[in-house]
Amino acid sequence: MTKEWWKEGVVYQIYPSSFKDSNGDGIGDIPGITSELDYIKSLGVDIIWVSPFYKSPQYDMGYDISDYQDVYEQYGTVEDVDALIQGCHDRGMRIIFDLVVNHTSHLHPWFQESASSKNNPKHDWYIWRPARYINGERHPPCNWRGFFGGSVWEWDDNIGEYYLHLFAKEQPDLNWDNPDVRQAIYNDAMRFWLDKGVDGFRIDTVNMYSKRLDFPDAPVVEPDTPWQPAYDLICNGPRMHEFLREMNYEVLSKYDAMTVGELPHTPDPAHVLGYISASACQLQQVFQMDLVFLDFGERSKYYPRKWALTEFKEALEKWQCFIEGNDGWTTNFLENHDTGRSVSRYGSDDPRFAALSAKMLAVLLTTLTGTTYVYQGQEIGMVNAPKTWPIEEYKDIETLNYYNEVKQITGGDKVALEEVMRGIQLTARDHNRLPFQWNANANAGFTSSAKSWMRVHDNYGVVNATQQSEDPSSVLSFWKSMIRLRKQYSELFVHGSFTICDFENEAVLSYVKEETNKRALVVLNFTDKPQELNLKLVKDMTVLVSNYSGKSMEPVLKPFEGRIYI
Ligand code: TEU
Ligand code: CA
Repeated sequence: MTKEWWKEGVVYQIYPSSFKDSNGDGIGDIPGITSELDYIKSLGVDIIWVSPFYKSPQYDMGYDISDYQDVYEQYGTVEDVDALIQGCHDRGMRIIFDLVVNHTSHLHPWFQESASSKNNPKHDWYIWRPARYINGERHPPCNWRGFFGGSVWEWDDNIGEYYLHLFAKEQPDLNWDNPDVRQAIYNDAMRFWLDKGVDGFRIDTVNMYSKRLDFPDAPVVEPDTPWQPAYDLICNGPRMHEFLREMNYEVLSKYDAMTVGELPHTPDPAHVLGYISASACQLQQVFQMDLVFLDFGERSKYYPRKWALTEFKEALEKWQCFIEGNDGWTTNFLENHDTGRSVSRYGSDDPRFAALSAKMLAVLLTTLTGTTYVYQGQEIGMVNAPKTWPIEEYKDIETLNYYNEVKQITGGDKVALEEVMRGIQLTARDHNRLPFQWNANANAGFTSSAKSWMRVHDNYGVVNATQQSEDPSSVLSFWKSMIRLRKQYSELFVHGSFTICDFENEAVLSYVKEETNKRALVVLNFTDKPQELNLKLVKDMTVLVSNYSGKSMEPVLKPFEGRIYI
């Protein structure tokens, strides 16, 4: 197993609009991030990943880019980004950016040209198809449902055809089959920033660039609507690996660049290895979604399902072990800007247990094999928005489109809307986009403005970074000590083998990490009740860490207790 900086490094994800506002307009910005680099460094973080800050009309929070080489005005300037890169490097940290190249904004000049005329040289840079006529009525080329609801096709009167958009209609999909498009992406979106010193990319929707150009209809599973989920048809198209090999060969391999691709809807480990095995020369790491989609219901993420701890174990084991004996690498994370808070989803946000379960999950994330990712606010145990907040506090296009669709289909039925609201309270992307809680001052010290772009969580008086920095027993202090421990024992935790014990236990997750000279057992109580410890497992071992004070060897685990035995 080769050692690389992007394997040992702990990554911290920043969502620019919600991290820190430097100029009092209620919106986080780049100088705000730069002003808190010492805070990030103090966590023990090695690599910062910044979600999109590029020029954008913000239909999807910057994942709709209208100029790859410019910065969203509210976030700052290219010079501010230069200073951020420099600030990271000065502190011995690296920084990666989000690369969003499946689609652009509809306001990107490339799309404006593409949509101006069929004769425009850039017309073919996006994906245009004629209508299907059924009984004289105009229909889109196929029945695929977009990630944000509705059809993936939008009619354009001027061209007299539909264009493809897997996400919002303001996010038209680029035509990767056109080699000029690929070269333009490599230059504008990648080399421009790599030459400025960025250390790599988190690559958005990395398995959607190659499309099945025959656009077959997806099977009808939702008879209520004409638009059907088509993940298997949308993801992992025929030229995917070829495109990524080219991107790696022509651009990434020329720099010591880190890559981590977002890889939804790809359940087969052999398939995932095709993207990340070192010899495949495509990506270094991917985000596999089984754990963060665990509570998503059959119908949609907004009708969540109850899951059993054995299902969690199964998914965890699968993606911990799939790199054994090969040259791949794995990632571990429970949160990003598209999820709810891990404490609310896998632990408990009941004030009696919130901090304990945040620490228990920190034990998990810092002892797993692979590169560990922490999302802003996770290190202080931020939780989902209060259940008393009405839909008006939610801002995400995905959430609002879904809510409004339910409203429309049911004619505004109160019971139906209450039901979907319960799902939104658990899995909406909005929860992780609430402003970061810096201190107990107004608006949690996030902004000096009276109003922040999203409402600040009501609990900032008790959950905030300043208070926790001063408290050795806080979630923040615990995260710091766990990241230190991960580095001290990197052979064991970052690289060691992973084996689940006592698999059938639905309350306690236990696993062994092992390297040539050391062996650790991690036991994590996922419930709010005391649980019997399996004494056979801990025979001849001593406690190295516990998320309760002291190093209790008691044969019973307290609620949400996590221990590491060595
Ligand atoms: O997400 C891609 C993706 O697959 C999402 O639809 C994901 O499944 C969903 O958010 C789960 O609820 C990426 C970005 O992470 C997301 O923020 C963007 O909205 C999307 O791409 C479009 O760029
Ligand atoms: Ca600002």
